[in-house]
Amino acid sequence: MLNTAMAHLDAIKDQLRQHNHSYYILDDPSIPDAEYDRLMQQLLVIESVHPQWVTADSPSQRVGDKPLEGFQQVTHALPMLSLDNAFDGDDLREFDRRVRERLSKHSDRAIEDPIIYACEPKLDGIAVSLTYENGLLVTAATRGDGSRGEDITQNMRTLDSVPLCLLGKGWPATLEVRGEVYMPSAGFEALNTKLAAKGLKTYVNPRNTAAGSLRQLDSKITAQRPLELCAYSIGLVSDDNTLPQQHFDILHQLQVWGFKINAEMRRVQGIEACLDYYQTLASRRTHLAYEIDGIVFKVDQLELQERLGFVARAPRWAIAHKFPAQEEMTGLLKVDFQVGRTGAVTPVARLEPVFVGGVTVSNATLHNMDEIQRLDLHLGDTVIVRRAGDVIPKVVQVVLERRPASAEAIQTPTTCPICEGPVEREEGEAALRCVNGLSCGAQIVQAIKHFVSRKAMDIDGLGEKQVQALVETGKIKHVADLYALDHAVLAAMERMGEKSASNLLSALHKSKSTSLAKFLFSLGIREVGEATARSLAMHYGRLTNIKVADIESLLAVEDVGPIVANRILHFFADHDTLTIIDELQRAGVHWPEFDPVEVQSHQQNLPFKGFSFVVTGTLSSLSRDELKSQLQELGAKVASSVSKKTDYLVAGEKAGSKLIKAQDLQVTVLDESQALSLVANALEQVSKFNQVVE
Ligand code: 9MJ
Repeated sequence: MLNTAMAHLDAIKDQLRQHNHSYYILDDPSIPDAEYDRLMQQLLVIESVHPQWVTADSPSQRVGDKPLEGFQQVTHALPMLSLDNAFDGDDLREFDRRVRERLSKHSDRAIEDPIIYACEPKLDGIAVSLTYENGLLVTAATRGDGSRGEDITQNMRTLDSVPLCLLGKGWPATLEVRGEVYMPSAGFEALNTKLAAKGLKTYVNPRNTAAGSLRQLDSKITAQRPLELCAYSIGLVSDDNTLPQQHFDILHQLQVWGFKINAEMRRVQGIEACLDYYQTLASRRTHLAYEIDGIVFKVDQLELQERLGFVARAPRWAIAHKFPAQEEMTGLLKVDFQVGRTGAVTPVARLEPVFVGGVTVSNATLHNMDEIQRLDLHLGDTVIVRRAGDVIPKVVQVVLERRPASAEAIQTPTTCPICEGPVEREEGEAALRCVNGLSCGAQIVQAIKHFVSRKAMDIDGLGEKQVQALVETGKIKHVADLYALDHAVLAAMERMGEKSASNLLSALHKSKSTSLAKFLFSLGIREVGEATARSLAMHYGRLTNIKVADIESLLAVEDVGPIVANRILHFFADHDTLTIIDELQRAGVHWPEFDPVEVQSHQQNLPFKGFSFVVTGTLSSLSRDELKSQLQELGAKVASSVSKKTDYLVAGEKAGSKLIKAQDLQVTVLDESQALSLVANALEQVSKFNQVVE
């Protein structure tokens, strides 16, 4: 029995050693952090039951692994410790109980007052130490194994948030500042987009990216990475009696000397207030601009910290209350292929259900066959699934050491999984496509869903299941059949009823009166989004003009290039498509038509003519769509992504990668109120102009 327990202990130690190597030496973790934490927890439990089994080389006795070759090594004057973890409220209350018990042991009276704690979001990055001599940065090092790290001074000097010399006055002659280097989420997304566009390997998560960026031997690469430093403690300090005696106050002093500290940091009384803080931050986690994996609670009084001291790996005065992990391991059961509106065949991973990022996940997108190849995914593999924030779950890595011998590579489909028609991959495209168009059942359902959607014909009351049922029972074969549906058929459908059927019929009726731009958009022509549909409507004024337009004419439309022009040409050359459009018009779908020359001359005089805008983030006084249409009414072009051609980016709250890109490209950024006053001025100009013209 004991032998088995010991063998189990050895197996856990071996696994932890291997993972330490992948994590600290290779910057390429082979398992998710949550799995690592669980193994470490198991090790600690076994070792606490059998303390005689604790060996000096046990992974519980160290905080990391040897630093990587290639950088100079630095010995930390004071060891850089890691933190113990709490996984629920009970663990946290137990921590508080231990703190109080220990403090009362060394005192002649019981500790009755609640302990004062500093609460800090736990940034998921790389711990570093910066040493300042007489106010000047002299060394920066990674934590490494806690005793020795790597000299990354050159690299750290490239970060804007690292003071090269301290501000103000009153700093000790020697001051060691510790903190976390991390990459904000928007920067991570933007970097991965850039790497993918160049066909380079992308990073799995912001933490690995920060680690990879910091350990570049060429500091010019680090300089290009959007890294930030947030200070969270001090290390070795000469004449430390000049510093405040509370952790919270020390961090504010560091802020005065030029360091960034976390704006969410709070000081609270008692452990229940710590739990409240945890709940509040947990609910805001997905809205923060950076990733956090928990909350750190620290006893605020330095004197109490000293009395509490340390155990082997961690201080007794601090604890990290972890959030549900954003990466977990699970089994890949199978890969299904779904067919979208344009016939794109997309692989979807069906997973053994796993709790990750706060929800149970059983499906994850795989994008396309290239992604499957990049991941080297096999059926039966164990994979790492990541769900960060509200982002769609993603398979980020295969755990190769767990691949069973029987695992089979995933085959590229040769026929459409829905209609069994042929699939092809166009040159330069990542997606496989079913070529059967609207004779493929999946594409019809998606085409109808798109047709009824809000920005298209805006027909409320038809969900995917109902569209599917209508198509499967042969009640509709294409979008025009929607207008022939009657009350009896609709009311008899599942999840419908009399009232919903009537509402749907009146929505259908109302939708008949639309605009040419919306109608064009709702047809679902490939590559023709809202903006292009609008340009086409403005340019041609009448549907008949578009139907007969040749390639030269189409290329003269704003924003229409050869690919889009060919798609449009191809679309209107299809006989069945033209029949459906006729049927729609016969059913009563109509829009105002106009003389394009007249409109264009009006357009030429609009104040934002020739200006390109992008709107991002959350606006407070109107929706993004409302602002976009106001800008368009004033002649602006509103694009969905920032490029060199963008004149203005309107950035609301929590603007992400678009804001970073705009800053990179030196595009003028407007906040909401600046954008609104620009619009108000332009409206004033237009009304003056109209008065003159009328
Ligand atoms: C992070 N990662 O944000 C500590 N940390 O304190 C904060 N880490 C820490 N504190 C002592 N906020 C050891 C580690």
